[in-house]
Amino acid sequence: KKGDTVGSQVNYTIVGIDPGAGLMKATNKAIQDYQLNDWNLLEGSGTAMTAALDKAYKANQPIIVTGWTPHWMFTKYDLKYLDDPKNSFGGSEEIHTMTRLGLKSDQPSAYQFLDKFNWTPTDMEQVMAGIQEGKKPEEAAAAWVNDNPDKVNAWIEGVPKAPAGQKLKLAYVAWDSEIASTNVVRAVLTSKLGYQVDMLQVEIGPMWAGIAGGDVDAMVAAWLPTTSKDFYDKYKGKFDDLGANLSGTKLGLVVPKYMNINSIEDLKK
Ligand code: PBE
Repeated sequence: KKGDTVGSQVNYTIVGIDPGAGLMKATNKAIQDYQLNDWNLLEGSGTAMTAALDKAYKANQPIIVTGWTPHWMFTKYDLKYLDDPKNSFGGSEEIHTMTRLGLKSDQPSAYQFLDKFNWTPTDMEQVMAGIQEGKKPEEAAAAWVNDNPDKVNAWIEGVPKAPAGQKLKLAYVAWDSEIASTNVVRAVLTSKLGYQVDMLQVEIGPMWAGIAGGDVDAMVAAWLPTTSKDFYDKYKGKFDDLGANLSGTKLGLVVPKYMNINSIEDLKK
């Protein structure tokens, strides 16, 4: 009976994020793969998605969101990924660091540190938790850098300081995971290596275009091999891929544990 289905309870809506995100593309693929013909994917932003989740969760209401790991929402709420037997969301990925071509020779100090920057999902979650508790992103990043001298020192070991007044431009998208990572990278570049760093908040397309066009020096937000594939392929040869700075990500449809469904296939009923 219609009124009893999950679909009718959530108005056949999956709460999405910014339209350019790879997660949105994967969700549209899932809608196709599982033939969720009646369903809509709501466009918005990461912030709007977590606000909707918070509201539904506090009211004990059903909700389905597009989610990813690492993310603070799994610590704050009891949530579960819906099983994805058709593998629409792909497997675990890496997040890569990308620089513009030429950074290696122009700004070897920044390049050497960026090349060594590598941390774990738990590290990133600690920064996100600080922000979630009310710290400004730059404060949470500075606190993490302060609390993790061994990791930070390994990233900058043997890396010379920048010449006085050297500037660096980082691009990022306002996803909570990338707000955390980009702020930590900036904190190290400024407090340890003497750079003046500009952080440019943009959409995913301009982030990649900025790196490929040389207007932006670096970013730490390339989810590969799948989530950012379109941009990776589009600009191939026009950026320097410094490899993974984190591994062990996940994407999928996420619901509160109090919901009585376990698989994307349950959305068909
Ligand atoms: N995300 C977070 C991004 C990459 C980082 C999963 C929301 C996406 O393109 O979907």
